Amino acid sequence: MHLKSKLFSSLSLSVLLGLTATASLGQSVVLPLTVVNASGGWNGVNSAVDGNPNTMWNSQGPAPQFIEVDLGSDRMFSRVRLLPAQSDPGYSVHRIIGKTSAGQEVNFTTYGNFTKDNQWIEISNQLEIPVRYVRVLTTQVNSWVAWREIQVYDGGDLSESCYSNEHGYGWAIYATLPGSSKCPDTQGHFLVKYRDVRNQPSGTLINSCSLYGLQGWTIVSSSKFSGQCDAFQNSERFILRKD
Ligand SMILES: [Ca+2]
Repeated sequence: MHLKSKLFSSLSLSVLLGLTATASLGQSVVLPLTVVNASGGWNGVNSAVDGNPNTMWNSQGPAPQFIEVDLGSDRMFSRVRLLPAQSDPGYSVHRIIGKTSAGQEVNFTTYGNFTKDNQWIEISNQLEIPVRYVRVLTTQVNSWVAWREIQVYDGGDLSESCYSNEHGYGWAIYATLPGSSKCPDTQGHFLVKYRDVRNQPSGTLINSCSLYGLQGWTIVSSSKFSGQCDAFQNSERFILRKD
């Protein structure tokens, strides 16, 4: 009987916590971020994650400079979006480096392309490696390193099982690792690695050994991927894009 008031308080709490209202409804995948480290000037550093493209953090210096955000817990991320403040357009290079809660560094990707002021940079990630911290290290840009906004998209929950039918609709199987000591009772002793991709927005790229339960995803490519997808016929792994 208190359904309405419960929903209302849940949304209010989300706003208080700095989450978007849709996050509590399971639709948004933009993670709330806290800046924990930055090179150059610290002044106004939170302006890089305040959701307002008109406010910015300026490192007050040329490349190399970095800014590092905290995702709150170890999460796989599917996308980093960067909105630069850049006085002169030109070729820029940005490295995306992760760090786990345990302190292990992960090199995700290096982005190099023409960039200009107030134009979003989209960096996709398909590595199913959860990290707590994401560092954007700029090694080349035409002006002082400055960001209007940084966004990190949640990649969805990861889980594992000894069975390939543990989850249904909307879960990708991104790997099946043979000979796992965790699965002594099943044929091949495969450890099946799952990723919940139900909330991923249009355009997201994922890896999957199976097409089961992934209606609404289109095959971009497929290839034999021995060692990763051996529990399935032909050891085939697909790259899929959300419609
Ligand atoms: Ca801002």
